[in-house]
Amino acid sequence: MEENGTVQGNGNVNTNGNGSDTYGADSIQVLEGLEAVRKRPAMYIGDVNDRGLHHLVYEVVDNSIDEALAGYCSTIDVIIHPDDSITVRDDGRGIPTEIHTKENRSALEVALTVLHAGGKFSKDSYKVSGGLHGVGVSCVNALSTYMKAEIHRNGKIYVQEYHIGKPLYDVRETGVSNDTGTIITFKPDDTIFLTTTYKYEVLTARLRELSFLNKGIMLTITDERVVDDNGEYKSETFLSTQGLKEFVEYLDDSRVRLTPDIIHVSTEKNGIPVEIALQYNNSYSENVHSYVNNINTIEGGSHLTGFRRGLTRTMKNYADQSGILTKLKLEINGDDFREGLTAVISVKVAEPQFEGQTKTKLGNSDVVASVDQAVSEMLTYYLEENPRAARIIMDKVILAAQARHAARKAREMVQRKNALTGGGLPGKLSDCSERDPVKCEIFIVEGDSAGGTAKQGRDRRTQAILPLRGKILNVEKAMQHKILENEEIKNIYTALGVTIGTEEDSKELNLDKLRYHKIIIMTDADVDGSHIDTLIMTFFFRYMQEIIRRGHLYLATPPLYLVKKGKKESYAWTEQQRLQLIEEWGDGSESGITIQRYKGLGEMNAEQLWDTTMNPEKRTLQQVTIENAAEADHIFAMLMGDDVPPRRKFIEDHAIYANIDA
Ligand code: 0RA
Repeated sequence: MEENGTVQGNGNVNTNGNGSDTYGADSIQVLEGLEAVRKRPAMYIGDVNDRGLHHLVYEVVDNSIDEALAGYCSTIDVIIHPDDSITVRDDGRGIPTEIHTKENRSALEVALTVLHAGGKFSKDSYKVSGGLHGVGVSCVNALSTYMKAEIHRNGKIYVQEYHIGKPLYDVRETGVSNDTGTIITFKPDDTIFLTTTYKYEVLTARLRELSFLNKGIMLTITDERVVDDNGEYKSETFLSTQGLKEFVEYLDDSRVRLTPDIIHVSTEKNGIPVEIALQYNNSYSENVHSYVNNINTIEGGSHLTGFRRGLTRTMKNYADQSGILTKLKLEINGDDFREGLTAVISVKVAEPQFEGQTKTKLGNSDVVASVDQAVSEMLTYYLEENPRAARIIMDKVILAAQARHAARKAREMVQRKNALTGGGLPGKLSDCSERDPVKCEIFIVEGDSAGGTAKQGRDRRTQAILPLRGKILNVEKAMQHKILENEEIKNIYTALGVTIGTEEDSKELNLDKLRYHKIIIMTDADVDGSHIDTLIMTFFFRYMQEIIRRGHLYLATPPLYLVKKGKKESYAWTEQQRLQLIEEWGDGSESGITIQRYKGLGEMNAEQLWDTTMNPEKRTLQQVTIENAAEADHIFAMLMGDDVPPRRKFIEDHAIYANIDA
């Protein structure tokens, strides 16, 4: 993988091309190794954006998780410092600091400065965790202007510091200690990363997820940038004693569960550790999250195949044997067993083969049978032991099958209508003239009046406008056929040129004919507007997730205020900008300054809307991304569910408009 002859794999790292292992030769090679990381960081950590920045933390935490999985570590602390540097501390054995005989320097230094050096020391330990790219702490070091490793081990404290991956001095003994552990601090290089501000929520979601996936490990996050009312740093601790069972409980905490128990198994099949938890709820969507070695496999793969196969076969067998489905005239298929299902599958695979576009699809074919067997044994036992719950689940399956048949008719209607009108576009759509989808944008706009303004203000060559009438359907609570019969949603499908799959896989999307590469949700800058944003985003998350994954979905950001003084006019998007304008123009006083709060897009004329929100040269778009699928699932279920208090709290914590307009 590297360009410099460093061979990696099977614990055999840093083997020199020519077999030389002299100190000089090795050290030159080492420098080249980390240079490669700085030259092409995206190859190693995915990107140099937000995602890559957070990935650095995961990479370091993963090493501590490995130490915990090996049985030597029980607590891991992550600290965000005021300057956005990060500390990860664990109570494991401490990275070995002894002189590495072959390298003639401290093993610690090798671990932190040699690419892929991690495996060298953990040859016989069962290393299963590891970031998406599994690149190791040395990569983080290479991409940091500063790193410090502090090791507590052998009754002593050892320290080494680094700059862009290079040691500043040999490992030093700096004191004594009764504990053992590893403390890594690093500051991401702002000449490499486009942004260097850590998001508490993003790191927190990952630590929570890791705690469910690895029960018994205590994970704490502390944000030293934020002090709460008690004068303490913002902080949360996660410790799961029941693993995936608690994960499913968390995911469904605002859904209505159909049966009292979460069905759960933690086992090993053909040498592969498999953990599964599942529960049925009264929703209509399938929420199955799968992991391999703590990595969310969003593209699925062999473990998911095994899960589906085992689930469908076991449920079908039970239904046949119990005669529950005899009255039903319809065919039951796999989808029917997964409607309203929340499940988490976690496997640990020694040598995972990751495939697919984002390398998150498990290829190892032997895993199919392991998961199939595990889920089948678990369910067979559960259904036998719990006939009442089994009956409830079967009733749900019957409803799902009936709804699916209705949905197929609705789908056929949508598709037939398209065929009849020659793929005709919705009457409400004001299309653009450009035909290359890469250059085309569509604004999904709330209401006909704002739609009218947008239509006047747009660049008609590349910008299309689709007005929606009021609030769109809450897809979280509606059956698929209702959703597909909904006018506004049908218009979105046809305008975008997206078609839905066949009977066998009704969730399959066809994006080959996607007509716009930027899909921009443009709503009023107020509480109602952000509610509509959420409804539309929920629809995309549940029914067109691939559009988000491919980076096509955006939110427009209309300004909050127009600030005027005499002939001077300026827009403000934040409270801070508004105050700054008042300060600049009024010498601190507000005299002669008028401030107009824009709540609705309709309060702007076409030119203003173009200037502030639509003009590609000036506007700011917010790209919608999925940082953590399980957390997104949890949040959408909560925002769209019936439980009011958690929703209110979330909105108060996150919404800007609620605070401005209150
Ligand atoms: C290999 C061997 C030993 C410790 C570790 C790895 C280790 C690595 C990391 C990275 C972050 N935290 C860590 N904790 C431990 C110890 C071997 C021994 O003591 O015999």
